[in-house]
Amino acid sequence: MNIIDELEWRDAINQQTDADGLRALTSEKAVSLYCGVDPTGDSMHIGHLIPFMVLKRFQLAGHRPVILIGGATGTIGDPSGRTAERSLQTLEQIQANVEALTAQLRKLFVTDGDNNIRMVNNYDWTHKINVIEFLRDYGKNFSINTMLAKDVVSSRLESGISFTEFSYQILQSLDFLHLYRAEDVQLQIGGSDQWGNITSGLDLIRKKEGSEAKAFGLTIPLMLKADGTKFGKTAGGAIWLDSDKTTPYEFYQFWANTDDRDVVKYLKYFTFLSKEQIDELAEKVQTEPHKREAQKKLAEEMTRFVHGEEQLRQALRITAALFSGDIKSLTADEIEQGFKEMPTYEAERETKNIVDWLVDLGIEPSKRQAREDITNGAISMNGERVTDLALEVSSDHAIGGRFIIIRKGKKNYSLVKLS
Ligand code: 485
Repeated sequence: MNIIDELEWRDAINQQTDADGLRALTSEKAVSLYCGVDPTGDSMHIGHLIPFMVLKRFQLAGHRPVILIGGATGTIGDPSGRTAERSLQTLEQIQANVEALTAQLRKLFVTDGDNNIRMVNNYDWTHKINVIEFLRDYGKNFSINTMLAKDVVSSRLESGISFTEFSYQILQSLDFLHLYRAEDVQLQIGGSDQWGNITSGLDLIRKKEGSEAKAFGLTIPLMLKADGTKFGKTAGGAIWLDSDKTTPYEFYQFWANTDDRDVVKYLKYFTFLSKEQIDELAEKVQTEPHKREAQKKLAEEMTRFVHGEEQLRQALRITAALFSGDIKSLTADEIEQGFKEMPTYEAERETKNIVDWLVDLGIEPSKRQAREDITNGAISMNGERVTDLALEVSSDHAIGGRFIIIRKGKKNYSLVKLS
């Protein structure tokens, strides 16, 4: 299947500058293409992942992807998709973010034996351009009238936009021209908010290289959820790719909790599973939705892709242990991940009677209630029911010497950390 047909089947195309032209080009040769990201933070979230996975699909189809990190554009700030001026970050902060994002993208896309994906930083060519050259050689090719008409700018004319952000589209256009010349890049892709910047680059290429220059733009739609809420956000915030911000277990759970109405859409859009595999899972959503096989497969594929096999295995172990209550089988590290969002208490390393211990921590409101719950078998420690009112709790009970898990009733877990 041609890559454009495949993207169409996956509903991964929002707009194209020349659909027939791009289908013809990608059928006849290996095309170089790029997608850029600005170092505005120290980690990407799953929203960023989307265009890079499309880049990866192009690579799997035999094309040549380039990942651009915006070391220069990141110092300016893209107004696309924003309603207000950004505050500038310090150059030190941006440099730190460049390093963090480069490492993250390298780990995901530039794996061993897979050196077909190249990484570039637009700081390398942008910082050499002086102001006279900028205005004479490039500025002359941009019409203020056209720039003002772009959605991004026109929507800000009321509230205001600085010259700095207004100029952003010129810098991104220079990148496309530079990569067209230096790396034979003929296609730029990005999220749907990048349409204005991408088409502005195409205009520049045609002005500088002649109207016959073969260059294309393609954008990828924003993911919408069936229930109308924003994709990729949970009560706890964005789903980050950095495992210190979103643990692999939380990451796994995010995908595993996908609504039946969304899961097939996500399988097509996010995974590298084939049409046959996805059709089979779609069938299962219809015939045995309670098994949630499609969700499990989605969560498994995504966690493996972003965090690797070992972290996936841990996420599955945590999921299974929380389901069965067999907490003892978990390592301290797995407990930290699995219980991150549960109520957490700090306890001293001392030996104390279970009733006093539960009340002093605040897990039980009174000694009477604590005794009653224990007698009724409602309290478990590390997955084992506590029946002895005289039990002395000590650091010997702590998993890995650090954590004690208390369960009250069926589902109320508390994490006690020993200080
Ligand atoms: O030559 C380029 C220089 C910078 C960029 C692209 C090409 C970055 C781009 N202007 C941008 O702001 N991208 C966003 C970012 O960096 O966070 C997001 C887009 C999203 C998707 C994602 O990057 O909002 O649609 O393209 C990868």
